[in-house]
Amino acid sequence: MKALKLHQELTAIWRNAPGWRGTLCSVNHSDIGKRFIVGAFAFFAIGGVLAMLIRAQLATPASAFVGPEVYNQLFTMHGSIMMFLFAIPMFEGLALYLLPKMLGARDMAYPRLSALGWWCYLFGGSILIVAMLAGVAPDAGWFLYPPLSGKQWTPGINSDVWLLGITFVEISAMCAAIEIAVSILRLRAPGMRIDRMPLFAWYLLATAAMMLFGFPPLILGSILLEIERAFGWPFYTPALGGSPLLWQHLFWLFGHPEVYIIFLPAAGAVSTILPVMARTRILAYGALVAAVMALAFLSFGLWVHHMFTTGIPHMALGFFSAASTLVAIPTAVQVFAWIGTLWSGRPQMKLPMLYLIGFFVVFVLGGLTGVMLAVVPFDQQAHDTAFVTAHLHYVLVGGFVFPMLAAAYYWLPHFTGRERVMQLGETAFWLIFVGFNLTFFMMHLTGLLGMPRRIDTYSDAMGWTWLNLLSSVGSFVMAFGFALFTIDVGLQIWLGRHHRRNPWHAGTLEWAMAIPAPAYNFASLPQVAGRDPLYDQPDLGVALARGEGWLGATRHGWRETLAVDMVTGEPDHIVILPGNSWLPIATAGVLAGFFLAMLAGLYWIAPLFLVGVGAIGWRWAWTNGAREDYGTLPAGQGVALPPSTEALGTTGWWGSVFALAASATLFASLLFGYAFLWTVAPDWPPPQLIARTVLEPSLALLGAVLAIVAVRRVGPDGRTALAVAAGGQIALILALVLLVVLRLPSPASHAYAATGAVVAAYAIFHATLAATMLAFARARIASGHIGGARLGELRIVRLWSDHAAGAGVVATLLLALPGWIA
Ligand SMILES: [Cu+2]
Repeated sequence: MKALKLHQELTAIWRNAPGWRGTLCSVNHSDIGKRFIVGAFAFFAIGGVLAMLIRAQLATPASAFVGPEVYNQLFTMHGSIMMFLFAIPMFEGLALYLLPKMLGARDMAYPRLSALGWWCYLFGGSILIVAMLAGVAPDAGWFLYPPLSGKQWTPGINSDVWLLGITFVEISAMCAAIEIAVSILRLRAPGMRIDRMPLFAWYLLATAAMMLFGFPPLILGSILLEIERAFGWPFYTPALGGSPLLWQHLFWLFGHPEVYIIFLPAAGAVSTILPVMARTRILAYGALVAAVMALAFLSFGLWVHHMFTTGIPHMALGFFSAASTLVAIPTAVQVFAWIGTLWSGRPQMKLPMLYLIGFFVVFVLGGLTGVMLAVVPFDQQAHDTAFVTAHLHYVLVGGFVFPMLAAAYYWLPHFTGRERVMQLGETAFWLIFVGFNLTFFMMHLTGLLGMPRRIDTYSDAMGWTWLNLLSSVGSFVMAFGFALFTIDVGLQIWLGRHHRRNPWHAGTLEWAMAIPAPAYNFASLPQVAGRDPLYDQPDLGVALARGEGWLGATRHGWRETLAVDMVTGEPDHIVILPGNSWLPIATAGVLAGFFLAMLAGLYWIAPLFLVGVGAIGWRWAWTNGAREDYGTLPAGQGVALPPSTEALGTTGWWGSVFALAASATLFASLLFGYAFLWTVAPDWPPPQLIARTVLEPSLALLGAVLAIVAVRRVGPDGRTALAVAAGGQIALILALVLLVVLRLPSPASHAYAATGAVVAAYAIFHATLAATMLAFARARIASGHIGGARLGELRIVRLWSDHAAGAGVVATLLLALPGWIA
């Protein structure tokens, strides 16, 4: 009876409002995770149809099925959709849905951020699809190299659609990265020490870290290219001191880690499913964690292997070639740990296992061709041929699609609470496996015979005809396989028999709940003593449903979960999560207005939308917190803990740390671009350097010192100190604006001035943000939100203020120094 009452109380707190309002305002991680997965699968289907059109065009020589203009859009959209609208959102969805359940929490750290990510993804992706239907899709290849993607060679809006649409979607990736990292580090079940985390969490922690450092270079590169196209600032134009190679560096600084950002979550799923299929525990947990961290780290030192043919110095060629072959070591550690796990267990040939075998075969073959391509002389022969296309499809389909199909069948009962109906999944596997290998193995051969990638047609005399026809036949066989998979999944969702708990007899916590999962996951949170809690306590789920774990009672209608110490897993404080809200969809809607205004060339309207985002952001932050101290509250097990409003080291503080790390990476990429152009691009130093001046640097230094000193004196009643700190930020803004307006040559005249203006803009943006946050803190003191034990917001504001002061000083010195030295 008590269990039923608790269930009803929790349902009332966690459920969505009925109807459309509830759908639009939902922030629950299970809802948002499922939406991401369904959305990603829909985009996968669209990308797949485009691939079939490509193969139809290439099936015969001298084909006129689609013209070259359409063909260019087809392969560009196929690549862009599969990378940005399928692979990344798919694992984001899986992570959002599974992580809290696996970690023993009730939701992610920032539920509203999950929802914001979803709407940005949906709106940004829709922009790309609408553009494609209108015939103005991007057509310069998925890596959009200038000068081809520049104004001269792509005068239409095709490139702008890519730059703006993809950047819009990337907001969701950045939201997900911050949220995944903080949730794994802080929102775990008590007792889940860092060395007891499920491997899936380790893989996603590495992935989130890579996203924080991998995406900013691409976002910066896209912003610069869009500015060049819109306003003519010549970052990538050699005649005015720019370099198209800068784009290639920024793109691949993102693009290589991107491959691992896609592969690691899939490998995490493999490491979760495989031991269950083998009825044993995973072998070499520690070695796997070390291998994952090594891969994440190494992947940032490889990007130049995409540029071996661009005239790189010999030393660098050797370094990047060696680093690229080095990746084989941590990858092999994983493969051997998986084989060892199978060997030591009693494997069952259930359906997920079949797809895992497909993953092994295809991914290992892709890895081997990868080692071939890491060898510079081989790469110089195979570069930009179909051999590379074959390699990347073996790695990405092998390393992502096959594990995701295994994951789909493994976790489908969790989503639906139902059993399989018919055995279509096995047939689907063989169609996909045979079709895939037929399609792409042939491309190795056509590539070695000299067929370039991305050509729309070829002559019969080249001798590629039969191989291409086989490829095309294979692609259609594969498409039938995916259609069968879709039907199979649909049958299970609608017709499957209802299922009991934990159908696979797995050990991880997501199976310690009724399926399909209730909105609050656990009626009470587990205490964990090992890596596979359900192997240690098979009846855990029932005990938790009875409210015998942590937080087994409700109060004040709060959505509660526990934050733990990130290393020891000791309970630290009670996190009070926000409820359903219209703020995420409103923010994404206003952001959509900004991106559409940019796309339409209405540059004077676009900033108004950003002001709107700022206003909603203020409201968003305002709804957090409390106006009273609660002291410690009972958390179950006889322990009392403070609520998050009175804790230090809150999830909000950690989220700010990660957001600033990403922002600092963007700034560092910008400084890299400045140094790169200065040393490598033609025409440097420029004809006109910045004018020599002491006024602005002194003002900026004064402002930064004031901001840094004053923000440290802010207490619960420190309104004067807040005003002084804000004054310091305003002095910084003034100094930078004066530098750009009075001293810097026109940004359109030379890449030097253009880069300088963007450096200043970065610092001005952050100082404006910091000044706004200081004003926010002042209002929060007045309203009583900051006071008593509730000082967490001041710590967060200090973090952002210090970053702005630091960036302001660096930007000023960078702008003023050349004038002095020259
Ligand atoms: Cu690479």
